[in-house]
Amino acid sequence: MTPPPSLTRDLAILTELERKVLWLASWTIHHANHVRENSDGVKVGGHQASSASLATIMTALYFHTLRPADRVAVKPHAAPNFHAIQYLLGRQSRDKLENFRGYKGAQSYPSRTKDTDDVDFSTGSVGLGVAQTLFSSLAQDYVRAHGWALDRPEGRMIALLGDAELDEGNIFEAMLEGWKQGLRNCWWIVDYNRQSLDAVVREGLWQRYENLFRNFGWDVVVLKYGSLQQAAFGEPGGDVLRQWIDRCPNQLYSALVFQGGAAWRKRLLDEIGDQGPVTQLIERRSDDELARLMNNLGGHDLASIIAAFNGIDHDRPVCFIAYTIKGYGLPFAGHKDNHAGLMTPAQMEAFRGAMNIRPDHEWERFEGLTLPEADIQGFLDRVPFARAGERRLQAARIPVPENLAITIQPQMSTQTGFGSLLNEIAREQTPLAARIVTTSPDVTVSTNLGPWVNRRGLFARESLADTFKSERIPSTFNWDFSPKGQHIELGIAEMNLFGALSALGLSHAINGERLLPIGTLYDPFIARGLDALNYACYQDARFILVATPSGITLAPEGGAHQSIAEPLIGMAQDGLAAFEPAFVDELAVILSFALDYIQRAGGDETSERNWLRDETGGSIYLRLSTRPIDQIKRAMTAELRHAIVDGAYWLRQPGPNCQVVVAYSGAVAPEAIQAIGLMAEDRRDVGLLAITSSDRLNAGWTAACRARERGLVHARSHIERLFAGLPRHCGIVSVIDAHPATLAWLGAVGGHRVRPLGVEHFGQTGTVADLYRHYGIDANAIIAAAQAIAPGRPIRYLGAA
Ligand SMILES: Cc1ncc(C[n+]2csc(CCOP(=O)(O)OP(=O)(O)O)c2C)c(N)n1
Ligand SMILES: [Mg+2]
Repeated sequence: MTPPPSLTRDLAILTELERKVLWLASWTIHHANHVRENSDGVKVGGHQASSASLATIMTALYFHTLRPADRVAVKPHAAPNFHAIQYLLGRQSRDKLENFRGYKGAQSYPSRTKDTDDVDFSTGSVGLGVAQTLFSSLAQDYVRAHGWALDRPEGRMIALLGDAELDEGNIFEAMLEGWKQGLRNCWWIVDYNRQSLDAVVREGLWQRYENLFRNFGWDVVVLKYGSLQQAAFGEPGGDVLRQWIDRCPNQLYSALVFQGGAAWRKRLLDEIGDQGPVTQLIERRSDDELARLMNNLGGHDLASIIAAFNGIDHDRPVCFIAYTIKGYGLPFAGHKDNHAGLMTPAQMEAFRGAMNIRPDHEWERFEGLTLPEADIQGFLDRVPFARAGERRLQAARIPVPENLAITIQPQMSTQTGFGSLLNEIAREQTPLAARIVTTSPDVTVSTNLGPWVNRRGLFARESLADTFKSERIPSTFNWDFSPKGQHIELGIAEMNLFGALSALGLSHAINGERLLPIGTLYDPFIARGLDALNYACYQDARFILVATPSGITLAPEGGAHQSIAEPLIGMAQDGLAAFEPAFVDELAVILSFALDYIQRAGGDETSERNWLRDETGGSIYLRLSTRPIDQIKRAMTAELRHAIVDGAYWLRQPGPNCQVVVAYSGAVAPEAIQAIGLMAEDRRDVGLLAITSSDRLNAGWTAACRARERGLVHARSHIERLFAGLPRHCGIVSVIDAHPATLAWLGAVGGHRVRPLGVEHFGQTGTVADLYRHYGIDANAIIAAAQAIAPGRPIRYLGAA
C-alpha cells in the first residue's frame, strides 16, 4: 500500500509531531516531578508510560483525522498527550503545562470544567468517558431527528480507551443500549498495550472483544502490525516471524520490548532461527533496527493508523483494537511495573539527547525537529480539527413560566404531582415542552412519566407503532416510537441513565441546541449509578433527576427498595441541588426553578440574597414520594416561593418564647403537623419548620459563615434568618424519612439542642404507620424527642398515638 504523495509529505511532518508529542508529554510530567518547586516534597506523579502508549494514535487523530464537530474522550492517563497537542496547536499555554497537576495548572486527567484547552469529555473514573461518547452520539441523533443542528456537520464521538478499561461493566451496559438505539458515529479506539495498572492482561482477549463488538453491530478493525512489520512479513522467512509474533504471549512480548534489540535477537534466533530465510531476515538488521521492527505494532505506525481511519466509509460504530506498547519510546517500555513509573533525571537526559532537545529549550514548539519550522507551522495552521476556532457551543435559554399549571387535589403525593405537572406542560406547544426530553431505565410508568409519554411519544430513529394500539387492545399507555418522540426508554441500567443524562445535559455545548433532560428512577438506585452521576456533575452536564419512591415511605415495597443515604448524597454531591418537598404546590415552584436553574451559566458568583451559587446553575435532584398527603390550600406568594427555593419556611411561626421547633422534610409532613398540634396544648410556643431542601439550606449557611469569616460581617443565610428569633433554650426535633444526619446540623446554626430523628436501618415491610412507628419517625416519636430536649412539663399526649 503506497500512500498518495500528499500523505507521504504529511507523514513526514506527522512523524516529527509524534516525536514532539511524546517529548512534550514526557517532559511535562518530568518537569512537574523533578524541576518545578514542589512544596509538598512528594512526587506529583503522572503517567509517562500510559501516555506514550497513545502518542502515535493521538497524533494521527488530532493532526489528521479529526474534524471540529468530532468529540473525543481521552483516556485519563493520556492527558499529557492531549495538553501537548493543544499546546502545539496554540490552544494551551506554556504556563498551564509547566504547572501540570499543580494549582490551576493543566489537569492530571482531561477535565471539561477545569482545563482551558477545549476538553470535550472529562475522564478519570475509567469506563465512564467511554460510555459518554456513545450517549453523546445518541444525543446528537436525538437533536437532529428533532430538526435541530441540521446546519452543522455530524460529529463522530470518539473514545480513546485503555484495554483494561474494558473490564468496567458500564461499557458493556452502554454497548447493549447503543445496539437497541441504533448507535452511529461512534468510534472506540482501544489502546491495546496488554498492560493494566498492576499487571499484564490475559492472552487472547482481543478475539473475545472482537466477537462481542461484532455481535452488537460494530465494525471491528484490528491494528496489529505496523508497516515495517508488514514489509518484513513479505520478505523470505517473514511468515515464520509473523507466526512467532502471533504466538508470543503478552508477558514475553512486553518483557522483550523492555529488554531491547539484543534480547529480541537472542530470543528469536533461539526459537525460530534455522539458518534459513528467517535467520537472514533477523541478521540483516542491527539491534536497533530489530527493536524498531518488533516495536512497530499497528498502534505505533502512523501510516497504518491513518489508513485504518480513512478506511471507514460508513457511520456504524467502530471499535479499533490498536496494538501498542506501554511506554513506547521510553526506557521503561513494556515493563510491567511502568504504570506509575517516572523517568529518572538520568533517563530524561538520555531521552533529551535522543530527541535533540537543548537544555532550557524544552518547551519550545519547534525544538529538536528536523523539518523546516515554516513547513511544520504551515501544516499546523491547516490542521482541520483546529480551524473552526471555538468548539464549545452556546444555546439560548428556554423561557420557563414561574407558575406551572397544575390542579392540586385535596390529597396528593409528590410523585402524582410530578406526573401532573409534566402532563400539563406536555399539553402546550411551547418551546419549553419541545425541549424537554425524558428518560428512564424501565421505570417510566412506575415513576409517573406515563401521561407525559402518552402525549409526547417515545423516541427512536425509526418509527415503530404500538402493536397493542393497532390491535385495539385497551391499554393505559401509548407506546409509539418515532423520531419526534421525546422520551428515551432505557433498559434497566442506572449507569446508562446517568450516562444519557450527562450527554443530553451537555447538548447545548456540544450540539449548540439546548435540551432540558429529566430522568426518573427509584431513589435507592441512585447508588447503582452513583459514580456516573458524579461524573455527569463533574462535567457540568445539566439535568433534573427525579427519584421516586423514596425512603421507608414506600412501605410495602420493603427493605430492598428503601433509601436511607440518598439525601446525604444530595447534600454532598457538588453540582447537584437537592430538594425534598412535601406538598405539590412546593413541587410546582421547585420544578419551575429547576427548569431554569439547569440553564444558568453565570460563572462562579454567589448571590448575597441567599448565599447560594444560583447564578452558576447546576443540576437538580428531586426526592419524591408515593404517599398521598393532605394538601394545604394557600396562595403562592413571592415570599413563600423564594423560601421554598432557598430551602425552608415556617409552617407555624414560633413566638418569642418558643420552646420547641419541629423541623421536617418531605413525606413525614403529616406526622410533624400532628405532633405540633398535640404538643401545642402543653407547650404554648412551638414552631414548625417545613424544609424543602436541606441541601440548599446547608449550602447557604456554610457560604454565609465563610463570607463572615472573610470579613463580610452582615452576611446572613436563609436558615440563620429563620432561626434569628429563636431563644437559645429552644430545642429542635428534626425528622426526615432518611438518615437523621441530613438535618442534624441545624443545631449548629444558632447553638440549639437538636434531636435528629430519621431512619438508620433497613428492612421492614408494612404500612407507612407500622414503619414510621418501628423506626421512630411518627408523631409519637417526635413528641417523645421534644419532651426529652425541650424544657417544660410532661406532654400529655405522649404515648397516645
Ligand atoms: C473506576 C476506576 N477504578 C480504578 C482506577 C485506577 N486506574 C487508573 S488507570 C487503571 C488501569 C489502567 O489500565 P489501562 O486501562 O489498560 O490503561 P493503560 O495505562 O495501560 O493504557 C486503573 C486501575 C480508575 N482511574 N478508575
Ligand atoms: Mg493497558
